[in-house]
Amino acid sequence: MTLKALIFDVDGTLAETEDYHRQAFNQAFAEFGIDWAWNRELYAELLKTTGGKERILAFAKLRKHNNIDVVALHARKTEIYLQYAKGGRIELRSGVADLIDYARQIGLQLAIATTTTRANVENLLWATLGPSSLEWFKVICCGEDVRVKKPDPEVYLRVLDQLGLSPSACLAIEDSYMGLKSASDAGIAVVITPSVYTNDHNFEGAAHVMKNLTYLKPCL
Ligand code: XBP
Ligand code: MG
Repeated sequence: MTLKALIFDVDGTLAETEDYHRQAFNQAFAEFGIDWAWNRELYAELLKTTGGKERILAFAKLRKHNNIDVVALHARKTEIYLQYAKGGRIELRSGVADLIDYARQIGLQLAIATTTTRANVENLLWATLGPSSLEWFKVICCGEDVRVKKPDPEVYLRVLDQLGLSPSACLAIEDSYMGLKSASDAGIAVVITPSVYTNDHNFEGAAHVMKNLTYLKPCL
């Protein structure tokens, strides 16, 4: 089957965003008077729970902390993260802009399948690729759009449905085991580009594992 679409994950794949998320969580905790500080090692573990609200809830359960306003805390975390994204502090990973440009030139459709909040995606695209880049993506499916987040396949199944394409016409680009599982369970072949937080994940079953996405363009 001919390749018709590339479906991109966001965090860790388009950009090394996770440490900005981590810092935003920590700042929000401090502002709310919660004495949690997630260091890099702990955060790598906590990333196994996808989604910011789910991650806070899982940690609160671990700490037996019952009276946390997760919605308000996560909303503040998102505000802080958006300051980083809008401020242009977050850069795309090597090869991403070029790959997107080339995919558009050769007529591939583009989509996004992510666990993160829609505002995070839109502001990252806006700040890195310019305001019109949002229109380059035919489908952008985010954390708010699914009932169950990755590693569940729901986000990818929704993207396939909205693209009107079969899994074999698409290629997913991911950085984590949870993303690999989600796309694979939707029947989509996956290229993995490990990120700083996912280097030690198990990528068995991926079509390719590459250091960065400069290596993907010649394969298209
Ligand atoms: C990675 C995630 C996200 C972010 C936080 O998503 O698990 O939850 O860490 O984002 P992906 P929110 O790799 O699928 O892009 O706090 O907005 O949920
Ligand atoms: Mg990711």
